[in-house]
Order: sequence, then C-alpha cells, then structure tokens
Amino acid sequence: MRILLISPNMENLPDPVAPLGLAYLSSALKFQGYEVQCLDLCFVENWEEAIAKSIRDFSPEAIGLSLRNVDNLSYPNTISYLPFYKKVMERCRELSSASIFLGGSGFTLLPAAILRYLGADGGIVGEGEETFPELLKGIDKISSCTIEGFLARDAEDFSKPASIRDLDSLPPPDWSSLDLRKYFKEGGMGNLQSKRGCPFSCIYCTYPLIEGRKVRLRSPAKVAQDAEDLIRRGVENAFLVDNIFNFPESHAREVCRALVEKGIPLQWSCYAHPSYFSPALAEDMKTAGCTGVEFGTDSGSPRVLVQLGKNFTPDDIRRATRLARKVGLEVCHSLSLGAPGETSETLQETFELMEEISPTAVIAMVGLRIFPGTGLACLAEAEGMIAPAHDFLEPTFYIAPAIKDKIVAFVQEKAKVHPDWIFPGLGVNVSLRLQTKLRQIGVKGPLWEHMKIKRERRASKKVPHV
Ligand code: B12
Ligand code: SF4
Repeated sequence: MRILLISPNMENLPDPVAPLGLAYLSSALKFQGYEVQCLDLCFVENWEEAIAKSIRDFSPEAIGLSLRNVDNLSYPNTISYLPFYKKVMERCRELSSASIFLGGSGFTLLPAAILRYLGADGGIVGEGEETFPELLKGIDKISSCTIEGFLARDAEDFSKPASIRDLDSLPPPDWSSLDLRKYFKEGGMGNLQSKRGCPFSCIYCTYPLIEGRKVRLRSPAKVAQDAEDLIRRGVENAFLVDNIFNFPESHAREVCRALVEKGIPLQWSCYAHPSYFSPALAEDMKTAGCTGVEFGTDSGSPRVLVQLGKNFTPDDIRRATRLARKVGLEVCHSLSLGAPGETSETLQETFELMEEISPTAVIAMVGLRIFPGTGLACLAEAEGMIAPAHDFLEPTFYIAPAIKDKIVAFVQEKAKVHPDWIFPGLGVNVSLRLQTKLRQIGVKGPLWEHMKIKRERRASKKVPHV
C-alpha cells in the first residue's frame, strides 16, 4: 500500500526544523511493509506544484498530514498556520481520492476542532508509529475503528492518546527522503530524541498532553546510534528535542557517556530544568559535546513561579546558570511574561534577575497561549477570559489582568535597553535576515548562542580606546 506523508510546515523561524516525527512515522510504516514517500514542503518553491507532482507520480492510497505547529505562540505578532494547512488539504482533495489522516503535536493539542476545520477523514492523537500502520491495515473499516488515539471525522472524542510503551522497539528515524543536509545548512541543526514524556505540571504546558506524563526512556546506546547516523549524513550539530533533557538526571548522564564512549563528534544543545542540574551533569554534558542549555525559567518572581506550578526558585535559576557557565556552556533563559499573578513589580523582579545572572541570551514571550486540558485553560475560564465552549483554534493568550494593558509597552521599553535579548512576539532579534546572514557565515546551533557576539561587541564598545 502506498502512503504519502506530507509535512506542510514552512515556518523558518527561529529556524527551519527537520520533521523528526514524520521520519519516525516513515520508518515505522516501512518496517511494516508499506511503500512510503515523504513530501516536505519546507524548502519547496511552489508547494502546490510539489503536491501535484507527488500525487501524480506516486498515486498514494492514503495520505498522512503531519501538523507540527498550530501557531507561533508569539504575541502580539501572532501567526496561525491553520489556514495554510487548509489550503494543503484542499489541494490534496482536488488531486486525489485517497483518505487523508492527520497527526502531529499541533493536531494532538486540538484534535476535534482541527479535524472539523480541515475536513480530514480522521487522525491519530499522540504517537503514530504503532497506531498509524494499524489504522491503515483496516482502512476499509475506519468507521468502526477503535485504535488508541484514533479520532474519526465528526467524532468529538477518542479513547486516549496513542503512546508507545517501549521506545527502543522503534526503528530509527528514516531520513532517506528528507533533506537533512539542507536543514543543517539553513537551520544549523538536526534533531535527536532521548526520551518522551514529562511528569511535571506547569499550568500552561502542553508537553505532558502531547507526550504523556510518564517518562519513557530510550536506551543511551540507541541515542548514540542516531547521533552517529546524523554525523554520517553530514549533520554535526543537533537539538535534543526532549521536553527536559536533564530529567531524570541519571539518564541524561548515561546519554552523555554513550556519546563520549562512541567518540561521536556531535555538538548539541537542549532544553533543561533549573533543578536536577548538578556539577557532574554539567561536566558530562560539556564533555559530550553540549554547547548550550535553554532553561524553561518563565519568571524570576517566586510568587509567579508558584502560580505557574514550577518546582524551582530564583536561587535554583541562579545556581543552574552558574554551574552551566562554569563548565563553559552557553545559557539561555526562556521567559513567559504576563503569567497568572503577574504585576509590574513581578515583571521588574524577572528582569532584575536576568540582569543579575546575565545569561548568554534571554528569550521572552509575551502572554501564554492557552490550550485545552491545561490548568491555564481552567483558570482563564474561571476568570471569564474564555467561554466554556471556546474552540482554541484562534490563538488566545493569557495575560494577567493587572498588566494586560501595559505589558507590550513595558516589554518594548525593556527591549530597548536589552538589545541582545530576544522578543519573538515583537520581532526583536529574530528575523529571516539575521538568520540567513549568520547561517551564511557558517554559524551552527541555536542562534541564541550567538547573542554573545552581540554582547561582546557592545561591551568592547564601552571600553575606552587607549
Ligand atoms: C524541540 C522543539 C522545538 C525546537 C526544535 C529544534 C529542532 N531542531 O528540532 C525549537 C526550539 C527550534 C522549536 C521551535 C518552534 N516550536 Co517547538 N517544540 C519542540 C518540542 C519540544 C519537540 C518537538 C519534537 O521534535 N518532537 C519529537 C517528535 C518525534 O514528535 P512529533 O513531531 O510530535 O511526532 C509524533 C506524533 O506527533 C505523531 N505524528 C507526527 N506527525 C504525524 C502524522 C500523522 C499522519 C500521524 C498519524 C501521526 C503523526 O507521531 C510522531 C512520532 O511519535 C515540541 C513539544 C513537544 N513535546 O512535542 C514543541 C512544539 C512542537 N513547538 C511548538 C512551536 C509553536 C514552535 C515555534 C513556532 C515557536 C516559536 N515561535 O519559535 C517554533 C517553530 C519552529 C519551526 N520551524 O517549525 C509547539 C507546536 C504546537 C503549537 N502550540 O502551535 C509545540 C508542540 C510546543 C508547544 N508549546 O505547544 N521547537
Ligand atoms: S514547562 Fe517543562 S517541566 Fe513544566 S510541564 Fe512543561 S515540559 Fe514539563
């Protein structure tokens, strides 16, 4: 059976991101004997023509659309990708009578609403490697399909998100028909996964909804094999896409050791939690090729951290920054400004903490995108911000009432005095022009790591000329 997998993600900021989920899905389907072709729209010049050519040449019997992003989570300059997905869907319908199924993290967040909006034949909520091949086996009887995570057209509910128990049972991602080298050239990175799931309960966070709360580990040897495969494909830098790389810390250390033992010359970066970051782990990460760590810090105010359900304090943030710096890792703190309980004073506390610890970069998002199933959605409803029947397709942001009217102006002022901080929603230090310039001169890894160049230049200008 011929299956066409399409990744319609054409977002280039902060970087084009290789479709790892699609690569996993492709290898799982091939392993089960399906004939698979992947169409990645990221770098194509004419997407309509690319779809037409794939459908004409391959004549798929089923199509899988991988919906990674719903929107860019950036306020006030918000972009929704759904209208484009709808055009892709319409183009496929125009040219093919094959059934079209949806999947991906974006789909998993709003499955019934997206299915209705796009008019697909069904979708898989959660992980697709086991369930999608199974669904295709019974494609003639999808109306009675009871596969985990399957959502049929016009249905409102599904059993529970599909989740793979043993990640080591999966074949490695299939990059054969995806242009990883181009991602490396233009996006500066490949990607790699060492686990799935997050057990924490930060009130706005969608990651546990997408990957589940149970942490499922991949064996460090398999992670090292994937890293080796990236190197073989000419990709020398990767992002570890785990929700939090350093939890559990023992696993993170084992992954580092496996990379070192295999002598894999991969440079990499990751998301990390400010707790669970020991001196030994920092050393191991540095030795294993890690260049930078992005902490999901959110706020520097103890009160707001508690409201967000964060299990760390400003002192943990200080400590983690110090430890990472000590071993020579670049440090980024991601902030979510406007969280529940935020006031002008708590914003000030956050900025003061960042000024004090002076990381390589700060990425500050304004407002928190609300998704169903999160504590934030309940709070927003209780505070009358959204109606009980809200469908969440239109990006809706939580911004604490006390600073709602002032936050953008406040942040714009701060951006002026911190020209090396990144404000995606304001388009500050994140642009295609800057990205292209840096990639053209061979800069690899996440671009925030290179804010240090900007800082050093600024600092050197302040030094009196003698
Ligand atoms: C790592 C990461 C990043 C890294 C990526 C680095 C890299 N080189 O890969 C960085 C920091 C660059 C990044 C950037 C962005 N990200 Co991001 N990112 C993630 C994260 C944590 C992991 C993604 C991943 O690789 N998962 C691993 C793969 C294996 O899983 P998967 O893609 O979900 O695929 C599985 C299933 O979904 C399913 N599946 C997938 N496709 C299909 C298709 C079919 C037919 C079926 C049946 C099943 C199926 O099966 C797959 C295998 O199990 C997710 C959160 C999360 N936990 O998912 C957010 C996430 C994907 N990001 C998100 C967003 C919005 C963005 C940005 C737009 C943010 C911004 N403004 O900068 C950009 C966009 C970048 C781009 N070009 O697209 C959102 C998307 C949803 C949404 N809210 O719109 C997520 C879900 C986070 C969130 N807050 O909700 N991101
Ligand atoms: S913010 Fe980080 S720690 Fe909190 S639930 Fe999300 S992934 Fe887990």
